[in-house]
Amino acid sequence: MSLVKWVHFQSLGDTRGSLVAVEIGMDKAVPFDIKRVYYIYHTEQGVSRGYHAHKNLKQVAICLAGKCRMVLDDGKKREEVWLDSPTKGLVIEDLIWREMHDFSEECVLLVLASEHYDEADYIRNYNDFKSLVR
Ligand code: T46
Repeated sequence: MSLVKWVHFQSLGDTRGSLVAVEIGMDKAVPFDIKRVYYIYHTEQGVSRGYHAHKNLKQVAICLAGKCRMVLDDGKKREEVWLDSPTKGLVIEDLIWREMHDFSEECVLLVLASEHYDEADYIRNYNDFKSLVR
């Protein structure tokens, strides 16, 4: 089964431009209650981010502007996708190692998260991650 799961947001565009609404409790596209929102922007060119997994955190990542390449790894296989559309959200389940590469200069990556920030939830060592999922 693929590690890549998308949720699609309707673009409510008109002649003035585009708009996407993510409504908690009503938008069944996001498969969890959102407790936290953060965004990644002004990423230095050539810099990669991530390199960790989470024990208990589900997220949906949406690229609002520009693009970046996301690598997902469940310890058995690695898959990669481009995040390049404000109407496409990538679901990142828990116990998935993630890396983000090739940020374009204007990239703004919005992330909807199922839990509050907790550094203790991070697995930042790949060997520890492999041992846990084995
Ligand atoms: C993830 C990928 C997609 C906070 O204080 N609160 C927060 O909610 C977050 C997300 C981060 N931070 C602090 C922790 C670090 O001192 O912000 C700093 C940068 O975080 P980090 O190095 O973890 O950033 P990324 O881009 O490597 O990873 C982030 C998320 O942390 C992570 O959960 O899945 O984006």
